[in-house]
Amino acid sequence: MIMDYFLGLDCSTQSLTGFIIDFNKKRSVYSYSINFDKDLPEYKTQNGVYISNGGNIVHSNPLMWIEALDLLFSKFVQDRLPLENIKAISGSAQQHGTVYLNNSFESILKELDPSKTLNSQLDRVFTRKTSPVWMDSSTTKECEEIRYKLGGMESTVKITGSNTFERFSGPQIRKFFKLNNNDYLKTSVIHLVSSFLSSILLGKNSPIDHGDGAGMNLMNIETKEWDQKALDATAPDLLMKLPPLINSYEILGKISPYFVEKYKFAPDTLLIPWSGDNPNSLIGIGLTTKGRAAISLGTSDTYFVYLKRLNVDLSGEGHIFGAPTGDYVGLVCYKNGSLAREKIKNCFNLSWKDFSNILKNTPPGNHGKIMLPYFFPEIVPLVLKPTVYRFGFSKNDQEGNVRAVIEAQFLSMKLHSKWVQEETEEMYATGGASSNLEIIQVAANIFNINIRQFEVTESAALGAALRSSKSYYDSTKKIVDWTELVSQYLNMQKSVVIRPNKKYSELYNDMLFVYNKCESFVLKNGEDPEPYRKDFIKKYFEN
Ligand code: XUL
Repeated sequence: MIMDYFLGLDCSTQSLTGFIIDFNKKRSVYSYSINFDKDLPEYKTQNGVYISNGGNIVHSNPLMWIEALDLLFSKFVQDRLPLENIKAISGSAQQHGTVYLNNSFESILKELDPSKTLNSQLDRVFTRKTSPVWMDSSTTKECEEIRYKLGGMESTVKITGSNTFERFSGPQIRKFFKLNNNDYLKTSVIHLVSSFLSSILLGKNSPIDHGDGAGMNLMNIETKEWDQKALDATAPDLLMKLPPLINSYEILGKISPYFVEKYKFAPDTLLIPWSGDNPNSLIGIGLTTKGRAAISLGTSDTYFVYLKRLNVDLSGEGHIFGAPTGDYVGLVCYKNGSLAREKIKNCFNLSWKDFSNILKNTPPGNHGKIMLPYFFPEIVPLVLKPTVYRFGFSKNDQEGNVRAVIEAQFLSMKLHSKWVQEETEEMYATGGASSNLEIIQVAANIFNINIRQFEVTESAALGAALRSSKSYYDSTKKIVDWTELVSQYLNMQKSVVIRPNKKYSELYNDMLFVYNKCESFVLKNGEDPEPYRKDFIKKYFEN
């Protein structure tokens, strides 16, 4: 019996997941996650990260990620997985995070001893012990400096696909160069989380793919090459420290002997470049043609679409990344995703079931109670000092808070994704919270669109596995079409469609208007939203 297995790995903010698909049977055969806080407690992370400085410095630990890799592969062996049948591997990682390495990194990788652990051999390779990750918002100054040198916001967006953002790798690298100049000088290579882990598997420095490379403010979004002007605006001699860029679908080479000897992978297992979690999810959820958008509800909440053509957001809020297909992804990212939902849930000691019941039993429009849910610094709209604003209710109002946080998340998403001019016919949902159908119902009502929810919520890991199968078969000339490939898997999964209740479309349009007023009032000194909120209450809740 032919067994063509493909492995997708996903190093997200809070965990490392391994996901295996059987290409011939068109189904997933295995999935397991290492949770950083629980399974590697010695690193003392909270939700996978270290937060300091009032919430604006957020780092994680690259040694923890590689220890998780050894742990996950040991679990594969313990579970007797036929690793020799894995034809190709690719990966997904939280985007933007940077790993700083000295010149011993590659030589150590080339001589890894399978009788020892990865982290015992690689603990000497870092010039920066911890890695700033996507939740970090401490580089406002560096963002301004780079943006200025690139000719302002619009020009920065046109060159790199995004405005400068605090969490993006370029501003983070600039901060390191300014504050730790000696360590910057000692750094010979700077990787993203994705290319770092890809290098470990490859046994030498791996290139950065166009999907994740676009989240750095360093790659030219049109030519897909490092942009010399952006590099110069960021830090000296940066080109020498960056790995080359590569198409996400190319083949990097074969797996390092360390993994062959230690875990019995086949020596000719192919490696495909890792990419960011969002570009991977694009594939894992089946966004390979126009007319579909997705919401991913994880540690970060994201709204993303597949774009055939480059279409930047000149207002500077959205991003364009490379898509694994070679096209583009349009994306808006929120930091107040699952951690904000959990804040409310935990504050009232609720289970997720209680949380859902409250959503079910409270009216859309929430009696005009509106929240701006900035529990953490927010990316869109930019909020550096976290504060939760409540209009028309108090911190102690359990029902009001539960509905308000969910309505706020999707109202904000609708408001700030308008720049993506694509006509959306159907929306897909993924990520941990997408299994909560009451939450998805609120999203469907607010967007006034059908939302399809899949049984597999690990779309980034599935996307990585599917990407590796596509490149593998392309290399053997058994070319498969992206949409055909992806749909074979998605059809196999059970999915449900959550339909909007048309009765609420006008209410949510009106609420969006009031929400926008509240946001402008707080963040841009806009006019008082109270009269508009009162009109809204009068129209829908007083009769
Ligand atoms: C995207 C972003 C997050 C991270 C973590 O720009 O910052 O979605 O990739 O998931």
